[in-house]
Amino acid sequence: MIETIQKYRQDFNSRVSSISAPEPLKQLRIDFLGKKGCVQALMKNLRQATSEEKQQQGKLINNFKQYVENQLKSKEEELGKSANRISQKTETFDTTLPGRGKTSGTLHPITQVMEEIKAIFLGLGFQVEEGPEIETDYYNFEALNIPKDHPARDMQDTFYIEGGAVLRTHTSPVQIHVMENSQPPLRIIAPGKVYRCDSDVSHTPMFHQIEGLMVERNVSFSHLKGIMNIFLQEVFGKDTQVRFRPSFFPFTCPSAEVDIQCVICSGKGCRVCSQTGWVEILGAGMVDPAVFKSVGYDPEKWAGFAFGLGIERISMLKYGINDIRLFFENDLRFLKQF
Ligand code: 2U9
Repeated sequence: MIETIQKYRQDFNSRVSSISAPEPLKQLRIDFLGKKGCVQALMKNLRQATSEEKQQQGKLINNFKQYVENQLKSKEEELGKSANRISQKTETFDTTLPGRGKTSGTLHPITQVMEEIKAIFLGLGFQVEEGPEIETDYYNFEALNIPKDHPARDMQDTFYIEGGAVLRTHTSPVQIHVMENSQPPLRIIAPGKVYRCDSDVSHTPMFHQIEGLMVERNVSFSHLKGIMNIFLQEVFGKDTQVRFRPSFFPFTCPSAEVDIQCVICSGKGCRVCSQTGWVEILGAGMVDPAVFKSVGYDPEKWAGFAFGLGIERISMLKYGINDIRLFFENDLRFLKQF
């Protein structure tokens, strides 16, 4: 047995030292460690040995097997390294090839709709104004003719902050700041984030609004209707039908809710429009004299119209989206469609 192992070892050594390619190395592994290889042949021979011989010879066979495995492993590493060196020497790098293109991100659908709406009002002579998202009770409510204990405060599900501040429930405080700091005539829009403690398929605790305000000597409800018609036909198409329904807001009088013909069923009646053929799209009205008084404008001298709309609601109707939360989950499969 010892002589056979020595013979195998010599044979193995001479073959392994002459190998310079992976294929013969694979064959060498099969010849020595394979099912019909030398090591298995030695094991078979053991069957006839006594148990004492089995112990001694078994050790020798295992040593030899371990030796073969180690040698094969270091030869494999050696061949791998030299293959690398050869490929580095022979392969060329074409510096004239174009690089791999970088994919760029896109604007969030809410940002896109926001920008589109801003552009329409800029074209109609409105200026963009911004303001803080944390407001005092005065700017968010009092100055807008919503006194304490007014039921409209419940309607808005306000987030209160320690010390009496609030997260603004609408962007209307921006218009109050602007009116306090400038004299009419003015034509402004106030886009931004607003906060209400509400959450379901059509409400999120934060959403985006654009409000508008126009103050002039003789501006009337007809001007408001004209501007709303132009705006809605720009966003939803030239043939969009628009209707005004009487409504109530503390900061406007008279007030209206504005509907467009359902964009999903073209007015035939479906689940989105509750079979009415119309969907509510924004609120509007003539600025209440009490609001003008709180900023020091003379309501006898000046008239104004105002409107407010939710960007998410407009985007949902524009793109046929039935769950507002999709806008805030940041699932790329959703976002990449815009
Ligand atoms: C001032 C005076 C009046 C803004 C207005 C609405 C009607 C309105 C809602 C639409 C959907 C809010 O996003 S929404 O939930 N808004 O219906 N907003 S009139 O009126 C103002 C604003 C500022 C100084």
